[in-house]
Amino acid sequence: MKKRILSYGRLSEAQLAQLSREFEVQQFHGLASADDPEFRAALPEAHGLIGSSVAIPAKLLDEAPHLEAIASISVGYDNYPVEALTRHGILLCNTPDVLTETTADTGFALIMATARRVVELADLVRRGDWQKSISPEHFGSDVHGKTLGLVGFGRIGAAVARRGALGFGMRVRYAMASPKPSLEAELGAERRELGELLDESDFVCVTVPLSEATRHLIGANELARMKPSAILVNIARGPVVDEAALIKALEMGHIRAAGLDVYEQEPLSVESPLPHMTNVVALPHIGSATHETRDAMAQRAVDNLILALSGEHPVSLVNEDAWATRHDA
Ligand code: 8YV
Repeated sequence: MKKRILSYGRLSEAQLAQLSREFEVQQFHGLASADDPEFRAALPEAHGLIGSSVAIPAKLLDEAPHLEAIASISVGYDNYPVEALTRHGILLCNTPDVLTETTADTGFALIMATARRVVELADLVRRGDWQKSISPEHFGSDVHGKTLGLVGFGRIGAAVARRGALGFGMRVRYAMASPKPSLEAELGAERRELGELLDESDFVCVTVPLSEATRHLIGANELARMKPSAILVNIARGPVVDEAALIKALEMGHIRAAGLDVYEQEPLSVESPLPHMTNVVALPHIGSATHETRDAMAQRAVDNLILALSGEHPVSLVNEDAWATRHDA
């Protein structure tokens, strides 16, 4: 009998067909929450899950006695109870590498857009308010030659740094990461304590994963250490930045601007002042959202799930200990 999987991700016809050759696939289009009654009813028979953007709480695992693997179509896995999954011997797979460059492009788009006030000034043209040559009140600031501080220096942080150092001649500083001698040699990057990085940087780009240790890592005190001319960019997870403190810092002019792809609550509440602030560029969590990259992420997740459910090691496994529990016991 074929194993049963529940899919709540955006998969191509070919990817669905690939899964259906191996498994019984039940699809949940537009699943908003794991509390959905139909999804809950299907869990007891599920061997695998594939999808993204739906949090799976630990308590649901008791309702899924046959669950062997979850293939998330994302690199971040803050939506999942990793310890509980490992305890249950359930493999958690993610999609690193294939989205690194695209997400770094998004980070750089936010750096450029905020520094050169791209959205605000394009709006001015759209409104028909470009009546004479623009004056210094509309000037932006340079990106090239400035100091770029990466908070978190993993794959995506390094890819942003590479764009800055090699494309724009920026000085690179990094914090909240172990020393990276090869990147220091390649990019002239220097490691700093977080506070020092905030003092020094013209652009602070947050790329660190969300965990209990990084929740509100950037709060009022940290924003106060940034230069008034500095710009904050967040392409990681919203809760790494204390959003209320950020709004205040932007309103008071403690920092010059922010480029945001992620928020404490997503979708961003219509009440939020952020998208209405002229010194904010607010994107709807599009870090990896290109046709090519989303397709590659979905394919990686499909490959991970097929391998995991056939007893083979997935390409990208988050919890190696669960593999040990399942296969070495
Ligand atoms: C995801 C992301 O695509 O991979 C991640 O961790 O943040 C995005 O690129 C997003 O979670 C929706 O699936």
